Amino acid sequence: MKIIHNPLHALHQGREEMFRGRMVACHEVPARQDFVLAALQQRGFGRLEAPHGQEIDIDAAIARVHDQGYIQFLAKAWDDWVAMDPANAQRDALPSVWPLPSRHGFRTDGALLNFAARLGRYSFDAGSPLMQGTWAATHMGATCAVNAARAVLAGERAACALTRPPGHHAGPDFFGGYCFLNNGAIAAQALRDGGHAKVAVLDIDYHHGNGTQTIFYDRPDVFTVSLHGDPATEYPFFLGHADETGTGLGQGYNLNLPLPRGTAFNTWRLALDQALSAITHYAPTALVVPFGLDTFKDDPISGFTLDSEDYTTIGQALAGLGLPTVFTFEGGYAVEAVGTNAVNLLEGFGA
Ligand code: Q9C
Ligand code: ZN
Repeated sequence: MKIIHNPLHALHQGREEMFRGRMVACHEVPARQDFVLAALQQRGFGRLEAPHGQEIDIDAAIARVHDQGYIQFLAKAWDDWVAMDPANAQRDALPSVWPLPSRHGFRTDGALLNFAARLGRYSFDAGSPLMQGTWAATHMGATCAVNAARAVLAGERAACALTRPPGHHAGPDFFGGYCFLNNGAIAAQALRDGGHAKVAVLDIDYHHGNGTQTIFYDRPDVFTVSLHGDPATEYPFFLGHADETGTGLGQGYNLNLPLPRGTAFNTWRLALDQALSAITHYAPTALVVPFGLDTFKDDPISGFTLDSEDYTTIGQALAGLGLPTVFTFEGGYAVEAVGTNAVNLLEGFGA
């Protein structure tokens, strides 16, 4: 398996995130990727590669899933933040005001001349700090995702975009949940554009992939499936219920399998089998797996109880689909175990 790892990921290093009325240390830290890389090297698994590619070409791939206004906002966000107040250079950007869609006629189509307004317009939480290196790290992450998809298009059985910040909460025009560009969606679209007529995305992070679902919700050519903590009690709360099945031409091509907080592997595994059957029935020719390791029993912000050896079993089950597969690294905050668990998953898959 090719592992395309982001050499710039540590440029994105948030200080604090807003949580229930106070600022707490960020969970999404550079050590997460470092531990995966160290575990890969220690166990001698995977062929490590640095990402490459023409910027114009990567930008075109990003623009296939994200809106132009949002991309321009992200690329300029840090400079705009500092332009508001030179003292802002010493602190991360976090939104603190949001439009409330479709309630009282709030408008987001105006000029939004104040950066604080744009920050709210393009985000959905105050837990995803944006800093000087965010765009460079995130853009290089998208390059990893495109490279992984192209490796698979060139005949690799599997490739992994090992990058942070993660991606699955990022939508066409919004960031949140520590995510800015949706690496899994960019990879899925690159597979479509490379000739795969039907692509499945199977998201196994603890949190619902609200960004990915939104991007493909009205399309039948990308079947989005997500196994996650029930949004009735779990983040991101406002999307991820079982009755969200797609819209228009995409009706029937989104499958959510929410599970209650506290779910153990035997139950999680039954939901995985349900997801795998649905994917087999859809009959795609390629698969994208946004994988979070925050389903682990010791994860500090999540509520399932998977054990390290379970990730090997999951990898084996995914390989059973027999599809060319792109993996994208998502959540997982028990940082040391993230290394072991990620490599268990990839090694269980094999290739
Ligand atoms: N005190 C991903 O796993 N809120 N994002 C958690 C914790 C945000 C998770 C609150 C969780 C975002 C990619
Ligand atoms: Zn997560």
